[in-house]
Amino acid sequence: MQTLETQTTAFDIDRIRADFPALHQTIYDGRPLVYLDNAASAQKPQAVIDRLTRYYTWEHSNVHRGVHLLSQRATDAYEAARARIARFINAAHAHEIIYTRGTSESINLVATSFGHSRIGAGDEVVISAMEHHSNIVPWQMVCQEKGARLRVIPVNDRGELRLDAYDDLLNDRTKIVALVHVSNSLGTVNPVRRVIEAAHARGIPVLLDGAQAVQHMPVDVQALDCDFYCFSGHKIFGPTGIGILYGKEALLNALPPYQGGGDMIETVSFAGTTYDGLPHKFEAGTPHIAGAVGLAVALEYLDEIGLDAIAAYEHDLLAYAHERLQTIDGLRLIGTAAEKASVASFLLEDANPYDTGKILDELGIAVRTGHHCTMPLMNQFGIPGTVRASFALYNTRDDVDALVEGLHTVRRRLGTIRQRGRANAQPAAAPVDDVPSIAERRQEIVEEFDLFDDVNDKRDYLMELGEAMPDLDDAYRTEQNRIHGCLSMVWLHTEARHGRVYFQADSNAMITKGMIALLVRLLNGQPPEAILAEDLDAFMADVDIPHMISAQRKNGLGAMIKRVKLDALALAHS
Ligand code: 7TS
Repeated sequence: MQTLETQTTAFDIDRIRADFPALHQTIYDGRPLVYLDNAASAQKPQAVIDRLTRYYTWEHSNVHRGVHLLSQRATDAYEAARARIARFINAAHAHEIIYTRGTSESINLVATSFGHSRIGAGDEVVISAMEHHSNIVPWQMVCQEKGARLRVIPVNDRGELRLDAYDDLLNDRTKIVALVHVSNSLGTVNPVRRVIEAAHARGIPVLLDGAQAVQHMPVDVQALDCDFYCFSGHKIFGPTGIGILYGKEALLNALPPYQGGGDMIETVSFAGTTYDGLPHKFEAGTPHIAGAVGLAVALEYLDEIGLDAIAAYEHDLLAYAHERLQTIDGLRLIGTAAEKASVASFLLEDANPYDTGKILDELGIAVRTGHHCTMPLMNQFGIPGTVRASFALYNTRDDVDALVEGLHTVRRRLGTIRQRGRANAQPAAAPVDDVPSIAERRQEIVEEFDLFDDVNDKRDYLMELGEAMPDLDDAYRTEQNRIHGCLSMVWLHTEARHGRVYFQADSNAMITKGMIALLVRLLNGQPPEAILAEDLDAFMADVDIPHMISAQRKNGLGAMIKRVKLDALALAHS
């Protein structure tokens, strides 16, 4: 038997890294990129990039319809890819592989097609508390439409399925079990064989969401005996816009088509249509041919290295990451299941994940922050989200060390910003009548920001202003005072005194708090009409805010500006 050591030696990490050009770029001021957002999407090996170029250069035409050479080439490549993908997960037949746009579409296909034909009023669909929204919402939609019920397998505090509760959930009304193989936000590897056996004992089919599994461990759909298996090309080093639905032949044959159109029919007349057989019945319209061809090359690439060797290497890397992360004071790992793959999710003291992620980004380290499309799971842990480092076969201990160093920097930076902010903390604005005009305040604030050349220094200063803002009274942290549309929690309390408007605000993310503090500082004590007349978008642009925040935060900024104006409008008319 091979030992881990010999496997790791055979696993040539330098050669693997050399295959991925994106990893060798520097970002911002020449910082090497440390890419730890693989669960969101993985980088592409040169072989995949070259194959796409070759396909589009020499082989492209539409599939399944031409008599000419290029159409034949495209069809051959497209169908050869299907056979290659079938081999990768050991499907019994190539026609059990259905091309989709990704995991989300694969699940929607089954939820729609299976749901419409097999789920009725009073039936039940079983999912788990750790599902990605992609494996919740499509089932919710079907249940709503059919009057069926969604049942949820609970998860314990380590992020493991409660199998005892699962067994109790199964009954004669259960029509399907849909479960994530590996959790994207916790990294938990679920005991899918055990889950499938229990369902099959009652004749219930099982769908597995393998979006975070196939790139990390060997998957054999026949050995698992799952009925459906879904994954995305882009997370397994292939192109975006291509995904796979595997289904057992007999089940797929029995299901109605998902979408109608060209390429999925046998005959069409206005009296009616007969459908083509598998797999075409489920592939209406011109497919993502290049995506399929590129995906097959990505899988070939992984098979050459060996999924067992990849799993062993990544297991060792994750153990190292856990060990190193736990040396950081105040770091709390979220997701501590006994079986995990490639995801380290955590919170750093009371720092908002977004603030942590933004500073890591400045340092060249790409992670994801937030709820990771698993809001019910985050609610169970009582947190808004996490910082998530997710590893791929090309990551190294050096990447982990860079992350740990980066987190020490984050702690220091946030600590300094808090201290400086608090040292400058302002008392709540007293209601005086001779406040400077908005124009004067605006000038003063813009000049302060102009002192910094570097956008990162400006962002630190913004956070300091947030920390210096007077505290918001707990009584004002109400649902009514929440500003919705922001990724973090923001409260704004507004009141009028002597015909002038006074704001108090807070947020649980420092960058967001900085932005609302800017608005409060600019507008506090002004008459509502002056607030309504002010171009606040232009003000934010003048202090360079759009360069300090991500695109998603811009929506939040818009929501804050809108709220300030609406509150001023209400007071102007009161
Ligand atoms: N299921 C799981 C378990 C996932 O992690 C994702 C994407 C999906 C389904 C949806 O895949 P898609 O390719 O159809 O979008 N997960 C993530 C993530 O964790 N960060 O960004 C996307």
